Amino acid sequence: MRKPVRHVCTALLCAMLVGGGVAAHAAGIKEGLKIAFVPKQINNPYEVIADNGGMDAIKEFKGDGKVVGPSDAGASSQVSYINTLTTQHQEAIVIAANDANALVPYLKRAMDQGIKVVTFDSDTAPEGRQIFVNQANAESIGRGQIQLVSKLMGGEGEFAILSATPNATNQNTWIKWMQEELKKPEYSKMKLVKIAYGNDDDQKSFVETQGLLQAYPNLKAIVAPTSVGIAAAARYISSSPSKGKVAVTGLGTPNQMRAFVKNGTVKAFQLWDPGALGYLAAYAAANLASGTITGKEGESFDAGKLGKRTIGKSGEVILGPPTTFDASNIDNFNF
Ligand code: RAM
Repeated sequence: MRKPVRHVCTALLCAMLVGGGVAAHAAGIKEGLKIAFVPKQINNPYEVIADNGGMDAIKEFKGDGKVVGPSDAGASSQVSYINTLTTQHQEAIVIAANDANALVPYLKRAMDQGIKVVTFDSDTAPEGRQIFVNQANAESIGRGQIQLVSKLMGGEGEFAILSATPNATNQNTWIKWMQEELKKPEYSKMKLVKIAYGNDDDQKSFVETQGLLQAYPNLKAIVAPTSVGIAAAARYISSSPSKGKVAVTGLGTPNQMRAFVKNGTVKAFQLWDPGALGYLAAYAAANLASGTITGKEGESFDAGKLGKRTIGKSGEVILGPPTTFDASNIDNFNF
């Protein structure tokens, strides 16, 4: 298995971080903490931005950060990285989990040895970590996706979801809330015909998009709550006769989606700042490893430029609400 290692020290944190010139305040954080980030997959542009945000934070509090992870978004692919990091006695592991349960025994073993575990982006079951740094409230992401696609397809017709991997905790939670939102009477003319899985693989997502259009000739929209999926779906549709007929929306990065917004394939989509997500996760990990917090509800910690953050129910820390991007604002964002 390939074991790429990326050390990132110079990446800049993006737009949403406030107070540009203000020196970071790392109250109570020990120096020299070894903190390893394990993304869902190493080559996913979204995960790269998040990891870079984490490395920026680690640089601020003078820790020793690194990024290791698999090239595919499979849970079993993450296990050997967790085991190696455990053997190396990292002080903290910050992981975007590819499965809610499969990683738990390995992460528990790490925690038994005193290693602090933070999930970010995609959670495990709560017993697999001390803190989950969530990008935004999962219910509002899921409901928000349906509200957006409903607007784009005029509140009626067939639509499909193009997800990431079938086991992805984050996508599955959002899809559950999408289905919940769909039960409301205002969506009675909308029909979810299929949930397809592109595995956060560009080519597979592209082929799945093609398959959806062939299988459902009346399709009016594709919602892809994954940055890899939405970019692949938009690329396919932008050069197909479905352009202008099938709406594409979901969750994506402004830089990957800009061309498709400009050429009219995509009218609107959503996301948060992945760099800020990684940054917050690194501060959570460092505070755990320094003993300033234990992961209990109600505890607060200092998250550098993001200010003071408080741990909520089940060890969850929330970054903030997502942004909707469209032609009117996309050029204000560069990530
Ligand atoms: C993909 C991944 C990630 C998700 C984003 C929106 O990059 O699936 O987990 O949060 O999309």
